[in-house]
Amino acid sequence: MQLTKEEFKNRLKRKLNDYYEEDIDTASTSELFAAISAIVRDGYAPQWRRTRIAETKQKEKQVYYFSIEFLPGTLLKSNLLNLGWLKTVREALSDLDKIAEYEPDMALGNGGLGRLAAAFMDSLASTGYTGNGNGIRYKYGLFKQKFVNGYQRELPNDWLKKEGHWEVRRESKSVLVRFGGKVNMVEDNGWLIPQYEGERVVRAVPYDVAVVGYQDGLTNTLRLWDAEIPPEEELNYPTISDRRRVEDLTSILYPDDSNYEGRLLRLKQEYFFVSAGLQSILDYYITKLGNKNFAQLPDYVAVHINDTHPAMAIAELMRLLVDEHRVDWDTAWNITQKVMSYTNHTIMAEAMEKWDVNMMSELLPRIMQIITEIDRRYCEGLKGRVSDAVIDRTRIIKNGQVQMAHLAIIGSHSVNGVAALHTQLLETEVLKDFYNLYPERFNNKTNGITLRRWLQIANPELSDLLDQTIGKEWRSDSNKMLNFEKYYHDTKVLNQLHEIKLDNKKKLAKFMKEQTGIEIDPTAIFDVQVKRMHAYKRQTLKLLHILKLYQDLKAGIDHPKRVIIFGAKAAPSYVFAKQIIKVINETANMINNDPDIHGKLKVVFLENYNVSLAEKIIPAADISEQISTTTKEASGTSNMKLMANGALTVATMDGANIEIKDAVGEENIFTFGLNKDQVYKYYAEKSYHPRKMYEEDPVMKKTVDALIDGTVPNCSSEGQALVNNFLSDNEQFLVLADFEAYLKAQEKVEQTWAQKRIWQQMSLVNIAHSERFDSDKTIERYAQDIWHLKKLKIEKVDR
Ligand code: 26W
Repeated sequence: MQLTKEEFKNRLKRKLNDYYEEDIDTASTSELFAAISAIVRDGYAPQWRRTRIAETKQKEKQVYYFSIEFLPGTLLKSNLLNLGWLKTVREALSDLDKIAEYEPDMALGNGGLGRLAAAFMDSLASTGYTGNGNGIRYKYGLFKQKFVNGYQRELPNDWLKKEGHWEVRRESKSVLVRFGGKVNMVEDNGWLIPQYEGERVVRAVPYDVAVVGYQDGLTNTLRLWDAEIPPEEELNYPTISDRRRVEDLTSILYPDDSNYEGRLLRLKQEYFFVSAGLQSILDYYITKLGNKNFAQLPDYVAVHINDTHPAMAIAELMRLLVDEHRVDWDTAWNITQKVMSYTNHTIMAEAMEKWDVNMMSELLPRIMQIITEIDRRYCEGLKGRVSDAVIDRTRIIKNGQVQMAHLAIIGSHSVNGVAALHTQLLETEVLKDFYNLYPERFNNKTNGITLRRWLQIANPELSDLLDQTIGKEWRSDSNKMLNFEKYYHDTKVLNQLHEIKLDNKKKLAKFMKEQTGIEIDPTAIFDVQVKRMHAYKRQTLKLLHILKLYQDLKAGIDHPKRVIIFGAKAAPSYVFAKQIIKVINETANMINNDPDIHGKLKVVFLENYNVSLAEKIIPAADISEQISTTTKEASGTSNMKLMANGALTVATMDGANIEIKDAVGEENIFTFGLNKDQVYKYYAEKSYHPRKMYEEDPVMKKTVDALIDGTVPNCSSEGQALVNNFLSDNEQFLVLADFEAYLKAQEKVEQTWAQKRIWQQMSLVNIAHSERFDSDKTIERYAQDIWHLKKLKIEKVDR
């Protein structure tokens, strides 16, 4: 029996009356939100229980996805959708969208990596695999971004303050995690066991969040750990500052790592959630599955290391097996390698984590001993088989630092990149030595997105059009979206597509007006770049394009109306990224207020980009800017979301852009710029001389000079910093090298925009082919190739 409108209203009335003595029309938004979320929790509770029972009965292998970031966004609508209730509740409550806005984003991540982790949680549950997330319950999510005089200011994001949480505190599942002190190895029956002295003990308390699978999927668990003082240790934490140190452990996401204290805290966080997660996995294995034979652990457990942040899982599992459960080293190592798998998300050197040996020895003495032993055995095992140089390049401990990527690769059976080009670069450039040693470990898993969120929730109008044309099956089987291509010549459908986009643009224009006061014409080209602010993503190239358009318009050269929309946060300690924000904001101010432009060009930098804001911007986009320096963007995922919503991509041949091009065909995407060989040639030959390009190209010169000749006001030092960067031979992101090609691609955009029908046809092809990037498909590949999972069998339930 499906939930009816009447039944939902009855339940809502009951909750409101019980909790607050209010009715639907007298209750406040927060009360309505709390009551609806309680109904939703009641709705998924039976399935959550059934999933747990099925897990212990069927004993299928489970994956534990260890990630320092999870970025689910808001959960009310996605839980409603996955329960099959969204439509009913929408009909019952006309202001559902307003009520849903009350929910703060669960922003426990920075960007793509965290969003991918959340998408994978959803897809595991939806496709019927038991998968558990393991992460940190940060008290403050990613900072709230405000602009003050065009500068980024960071405010705390106190997301837990509000009503109606999705989490359940599981105090009985708490475990202890140890830091610092000294460790002495003492003999016990021929076994060396560690004795700890003077260490600090912290209690890890799990908060479980239900991950509701789509329709008849499973309800899995995302387990987030909070740090507390163990009750039995109160006396060891006598002062407020002692207590605060424990609270700080899970207080903020990515504390500033530009200083020693910040890095130390980060290292603590990494060990904290890794140790807690593994302890709870082994507890479950022993008590619930009743198994003490650890040699079988890989048949029941897969642990996935999402980027290097959880790589200490390898050493911690060794510690638990060898020290706590007395498994001999070789057997334990064999188990560990079979259990662990690792995804690399970047080739950028600065994001490849390295920890100071001294810092690690002080904070985690036993873990450091174990890593040292792993490293010693690794080197010894290869000696004589490969050159000393290879051993030296690939070993874990080098120059007083622990190379976390090396630990992750050496301790895992699988290493994957996140798009075809990225994996290829790992194999042939970045991790070449490892690829030569262990080619069988390397594989590609191109990223994906939850089409449920980005189409069904964010763009219900487009979803309805798909229903009316190709039928509803695409909602559970994305392959069916390819049928949408059959409407390529259907004028009615093409017009509907246009109307839906226009409608979404009107809504966004209204929102932007409310947020920024800027008046927007919804018929203009909506040109969108939304992603972390980073030099390699080249928001700067977009800035130069804006300046070029501005100068043209001032000189009477016409262009179609365009609105350029940015959403981006800069890491708090990333000075250059913050300078870019300031310059874009000043440029926007100048252009938006220049009467000579007659509204032909607008630039809107929306504050506080997050998942919820993405849900507003993406359905309204005409153009998707994916303009990173080729080789630098591992995959990108906003490119996929924008494509699914019918935006046309302007792209370098980087990351997953290449696969988007393969899917839609050259004629349905605007590609430009240096290819990977040209980029590497510049690096190898040190032949990049941007100043020469700038001197010789008057258009480029005039555009770049706008940043320092007083054209863009109020940012002379930031403008100068950008120009110095552009003109330096060491500018590794090659902004000026791609400038001309980028302008050409944008001219092509303008010409195509003039041919409305062709534009709509291209848009339709992009929507149809976004099925390729459905994260359900990605997760099937992980489940089969890496984790070797089988689906859980579970009966249908009435809700
Ligand atoms: C060590 C400091 C650090 C940690 C995390 C630097 C940067 C990060 C990022 C937040 C990592 C990240 O989000 N990477 C992105 O991962 C996506 C999912 O695979 C890819 O699509 C993006 O290309 C990649 O930049």
